[in-house]
Order: sequence, then structure tokens, then C-alpha cells
Amino acid sequence: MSAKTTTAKKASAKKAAAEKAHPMEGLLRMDRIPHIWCPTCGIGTTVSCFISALQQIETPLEKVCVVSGIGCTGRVAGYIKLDSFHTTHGRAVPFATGLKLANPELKVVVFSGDGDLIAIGGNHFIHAARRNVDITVICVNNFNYAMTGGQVAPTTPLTAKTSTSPYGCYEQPFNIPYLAECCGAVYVARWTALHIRRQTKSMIEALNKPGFSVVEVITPCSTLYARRNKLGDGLNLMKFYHESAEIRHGADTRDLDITFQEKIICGKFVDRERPTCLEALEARHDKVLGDKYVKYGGVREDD
Ligand SMILES: Cc1ncc(C[n+]2csc(CCOP(=O)(O)OP(=O)(O)O)c2C)c(N)n1
Ligand code: SF4
Ligand SMILES: [Mg+2]
Repeated sequence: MSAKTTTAKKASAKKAAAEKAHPMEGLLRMDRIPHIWCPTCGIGTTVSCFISALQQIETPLEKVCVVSGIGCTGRVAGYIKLDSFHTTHGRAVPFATGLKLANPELKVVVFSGDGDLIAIGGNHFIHAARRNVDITVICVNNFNYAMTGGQVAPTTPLTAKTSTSPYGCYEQPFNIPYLAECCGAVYVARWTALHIRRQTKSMIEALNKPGFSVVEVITPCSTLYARRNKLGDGLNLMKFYHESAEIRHGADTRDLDITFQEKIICGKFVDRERPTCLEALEARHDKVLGDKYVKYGGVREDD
């Protein structure tokens, strides 16, 4: 075979492979696929919405970073083909805060499970919201600590069974949108995993919003939460969540408690303006130090 024919064959094989490629492959580390998630788990759906959101924002992708903690959701950072970081339990938010402070040009996203973000990471979450750190948090809320065996989480609905609440959860769960709003988040939305277009739109809005933005996604954990509560398979549960959703944009976040297998209020609840952490710092230093202040570095001219 001539060298010309071989080159032509190689080019046509490359073209055929490119045509066969999934449109999201460019943003996935394909060498890590197959992923670890169970069939009908809701995490993959949320990742696909996130990739679609990334493809629609104007920020160059080399300026976007993803930070995850641990758990099934924590694996997201490993599958997304961006600068991404798989950090320790509950520490995704402080890690993301550090990234943003070190390089304010970055768009920093935390992809986190409910247990990681609101239990061990709860303290970091409330203070990052209070300070209005300019990061976007996507919280996959599957109502349990899935990866470690389906233990009770601070989001488990009252009466729901988990491996550590076999007679039903008796502790009042957190209402994440209310918590986020009270602490100072400037953008708060909630969807279920099957709200593909609305979830993607909220992610785009959150990514474009300066300040602490939170998108909560109610997703089925088919293997642990659904099975233990006899809720059918993951697909049944995904459909159930979608059908139980009532869309109420601008609803009072105090009314967004989730009760076991009942209605789930979804929508965009908060979209407001507050100076971000770095804007507040800059304004304060400018006021006190005047001309002596050099942006962000805080270096005085007479030092
Ligand atoms: C310091 C520490 N404590 C406990 C664990 C064990 N651990 C791993 S995943 C996990 C629960 C994660 O739950 P969630 O964030 O809701 O993620 P999911 O698996 O539900 O997506 C825990 C407790 C750990 N990795 N590190
Ligand atoms: S254990 Fe639950 S959350 Fe984890 S991958 Fe399986 S279905 Fe998803
Ligand atoms: Mg969870």
C-alpha cells in the first residue's frame, strides 16, 4: 500500500471516530470511563446538564475549575476534563475559596454531595455564603451518604429509612435553599434531576452571577436510598421526583422543606446583588488606605 493511501485511510478513520464521538466527550476524561455510578443514579444527568451549561457560557474553559469533595458525587471532579480537584471530605468550599482568592480571574465551581457540603462541610458553606465568595455550588442532594452505605444525612427527610435510621429519620433536615439564602447567597435555585433544560439554565445563570450561587438538584440514589425505602428503581424515583415537583419561582425559601415522598418545590428563589468578598475587601482597603492601596495584594506604596 502506498504512503498516500495509508495517510488517506488514517484521515478517514480519524474523521469517522470524530463523527461517532459523543458531543460531550470534549469535556469528559474518556480514559476514566466507564464511571463508577450505578445505573439510573441521578448524578450523571446532572453532570450532563453541567457540561451543557459550560458549552453555553462565554467564559473560556481554561478559566473554569471544578472542585469536589468525596462521596459518589465527589467523583465528578475526576470525570470532567477541566482543571479539577478531588479534595477531602467537606473541604471543597474552602479549597475553592483559596483558588478564587489566589486567581480572581477563575470561575470556580464546587460540585458536591449533600452530606459533604452540608454536614462536615456545613461550616464552610455558611461562611462562604456570608462572605459572598464568588463561586458556584452545585449540590447533588440524594438525601443520604450514598458512597459509604446509605447513612442518614442532614438532608434526609423525616421518616425516611437509611442504614443508620432503620426505623425512620427523626431529625429535622436542612432546607438547603433557606440555609443558603439566610447566610447570604445571591443566587439560589432547586430542580430535580429530570428538569434537564431548567437545571441547565439555572447552572448558566449561576455561573454568570458574581457571588455565592447555589443550585440544588434532587437526584435519586437508586442503590441505597430507593432500595431501603422500597421506592422502586432509580428510574421510578427520578420520574416520581419530577412529577412531584411544583415550580414556584420566587417562593419564600422558608416554605421549601422537603417531606418524605411528597411535593418538591422547585424554581429560582433568590437572585439578588451584594458585593462579592473581593469587592468588599477592595472597597474597604481603598477607603482606609486610599492611594496607598494596591489592588488585592494590599501592598502599601510606602512599604
Ligand atoms: C474525614 C472523612 N470522614 C468520613 C469519610 C467517609 N465518607 C466518604 S463518602 C461519605 C459520604 C458522602 O455523602 P455525600 O456527600 O452526600 O455524597 P454521595 O455519596 O451521597 O454522593 C463519607 C462520610 C471520609 N472520606 N473522610
Ligand atoms: S450508590 Fe447511590 S449515589 Fe452512589 S452511584 Fe449508586 S445510585 Fe448513585
Ligand atoms: Mg448524598
